[in-house]
Amino acid sequence: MAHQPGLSFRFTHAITRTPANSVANGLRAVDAGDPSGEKFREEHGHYVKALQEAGLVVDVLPALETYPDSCFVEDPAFCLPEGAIQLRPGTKSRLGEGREIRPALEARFGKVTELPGTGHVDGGDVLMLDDIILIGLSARTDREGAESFKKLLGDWGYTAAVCETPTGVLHFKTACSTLGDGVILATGIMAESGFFGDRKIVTVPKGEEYAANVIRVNDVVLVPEGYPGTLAAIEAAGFKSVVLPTHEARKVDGGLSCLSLRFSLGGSPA
Ligand code: CIR
Repeated sequence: MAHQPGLSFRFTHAITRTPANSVANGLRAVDAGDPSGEKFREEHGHYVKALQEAGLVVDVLPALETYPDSCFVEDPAFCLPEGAIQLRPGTKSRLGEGREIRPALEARFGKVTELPGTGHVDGGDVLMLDDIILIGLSARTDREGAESFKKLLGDWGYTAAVCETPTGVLHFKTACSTLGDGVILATGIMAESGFFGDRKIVTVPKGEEYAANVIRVNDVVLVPEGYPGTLAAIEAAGFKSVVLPTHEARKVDGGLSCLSLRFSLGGSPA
């Protein structure tokens, strides 16, 4: 795959979904109390506004009460400039979310296809860089799903590599993000993984691991509120940041990347 500067962070559009009240029943590894649908919607409003201010046209889909985790739209799909892929999330309560997001993908893309086979991939395990797409194996993304996704991406002209997400990390991108321009933000364990070759890595300070999940959107990096060490490290690396509250999302293991599908339509991402 040719290096496409900006592929991983130059976007024109995003798809999001309003958090439902049922998010109180969302999946979580450790119970820190139920998120409130109302408070979550308020935080989500700030998120949508930040994406718009970063220059994106944002589709906000209606809340889906039948799927408590459905505001985390990153997991059931993956978008590239030339088309979208409906994924198969790897946990039972979220399996149907791929079918639910498909009409929104079809409204934006001429080409929408479903992950072939019977394996599972959560979009949270897929890190798009400008020259490679990394797919993390996890409790949600299995070998069969990762390999068929890699093959499909290859058919579309993209190079992908399958990596082992460290144990205890929900999704590959729970512990790392691209800041763009060849720079990675990662937790200590991910920074030492070797997945990122000789790219520059900004390491999240100990105790701030949650803040490894940020998103670069055009000229800014969206960073969760309450992680001063990470914020300072991102700014010291030369990036402009926008801080957003993610307190409700965090109660159900969600972060900034999970809340949107971001993509570029109408030509080169750069
Ligand atoms: C889940 O466990 O599936 C949701 N409660 C959180 C999903 C977060 N998504 C992501 O990291 N891409």
